[in-house]
Amino acid sequence: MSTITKPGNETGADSAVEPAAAFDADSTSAAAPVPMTEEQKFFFDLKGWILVPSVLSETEIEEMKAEAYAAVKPDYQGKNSDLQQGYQGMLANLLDHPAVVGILNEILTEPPFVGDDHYGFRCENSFLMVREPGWESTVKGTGLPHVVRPPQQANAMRYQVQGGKIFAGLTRVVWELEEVRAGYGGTSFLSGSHKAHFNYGGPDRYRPNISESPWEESLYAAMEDYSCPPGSMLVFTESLIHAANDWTNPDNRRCAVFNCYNSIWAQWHRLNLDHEVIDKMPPKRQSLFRGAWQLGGDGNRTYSADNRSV
Ligand SMILES: O=C(O)CCC(=O)C(=O)O
Ligand SMILES: [Fe+2]
Repeated sequence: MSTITKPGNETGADSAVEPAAAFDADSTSAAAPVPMTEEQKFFFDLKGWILVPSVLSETEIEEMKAEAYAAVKPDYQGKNSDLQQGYQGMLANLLDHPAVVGILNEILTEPPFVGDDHYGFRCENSFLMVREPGWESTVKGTGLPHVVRPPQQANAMRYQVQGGKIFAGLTRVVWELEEVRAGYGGTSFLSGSHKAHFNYGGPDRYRPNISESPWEESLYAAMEDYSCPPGSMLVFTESLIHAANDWTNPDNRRCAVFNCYNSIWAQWHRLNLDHEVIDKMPPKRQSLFRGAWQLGGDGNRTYSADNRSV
């Protein structure tokens, strides 16, 4: 795997968000979004992913890590124990962190749908992931380079640019709460593949992964990953070929929160989140979980028990 991208150059590090003072739960949905820079837009369009290093403060990192490690403990066997969610406690502040909102306002909505009391995009999936040194990825799982749908064909989840405007389709934001070193097991990406016009070589043009491609080896060899300090944020379009990798860093576990967002008019994941959890969130954050529709009345801006995505 090539490991070219370092925090501090083309990934927009010059405009990295200053670590904020520790915030209490619920405060983020009131804070002003951090606009996406032109540099970030350029590299997101070029590569399909960007890294925003050092977004969180030390205190935030420590508190969030404590929550994540406590959450995965019950069935933690030194193996991957995914799937606990990041919808509660301090971790819920990541859902609408000002650094996320600024970027998603640019790449996942249109200005007329952005408001003071609601978001112009939806959240539809969140999971925590803790990986012990020695954790191995599997090609039956996300270790096989994959996409939401093959990028070279039109579909409702795909990455698009038209009229000078990005619309990223299904979009993932990953928060790395421990250090990640290139080549030691962060998520890897086939940069540019979100805009591919040709299939990656497998026998089935609808297959959303590279299995049975005669070019598998060169596809793996072309993938890149990143180094980042704890508290950094990655954003990628799920139309980009990407993969999980063996966590070989001997010095620390991988501890990451994976949050997935979509257009207010489209849905990929089932939400799998109880109303009781959403009901405790500030109203603006609740709007991330409203139903996926728009037309009628004043439009669809507010979450309620009978207007929730399923
Ligand atoms: O586990 C990883 O590093 C990648 C996860 C993944 O495939 C995804 O978030 O879509
Ligand atoms: Fe994936």
